[in-house]
Amino acid sequence: MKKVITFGTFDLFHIGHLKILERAKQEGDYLIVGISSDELNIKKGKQSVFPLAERLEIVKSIKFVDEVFIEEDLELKDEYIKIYSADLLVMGNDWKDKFNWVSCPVKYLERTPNISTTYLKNSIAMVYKD
Ligand code: C2G
Repeated sequence: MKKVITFGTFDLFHIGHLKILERAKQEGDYLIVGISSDELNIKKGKQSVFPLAERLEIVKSIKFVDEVFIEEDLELKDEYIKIYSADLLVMGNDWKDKFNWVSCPVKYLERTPNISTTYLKNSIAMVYKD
């Protein structure tokens, strides 16, 4: 069985998130997803709207996802790959070449165009500015 692992914040879950999970699952038979902790997001310079427990629950309920866990640090990728016996790391191409150092093959997939959590936050702020 080929195990695929991917990581993300998955805040304000949107179609770009769904599509990368769908395409990651198509790369193998079993999909494991590391969800960034609230502390890691702050380190990444992002504060999530939805807390970790809700982001975990949402991603866990997606039909392409077999297992979720908490990602505590970007530098721990290889530890997670080993713990979960992952055969392939999948990331969106906004992370292109950033994780080539891990011990399994890495595939960077095209991001879905015209959607992001930042875009959603800005659109909501504009629509509800008054
Ligand atoms: N994504 C995508 N298309 C979009 C938006 C996001 O394919 N329009 C992908 C990203 O490339 C990433 C995944 O969805 O692979 C999750 O995106 P984020 O929630 O923004 O995750 P990020 O904060 O980049 O965290 O260890 C790596 C990090 O934890 C990734």
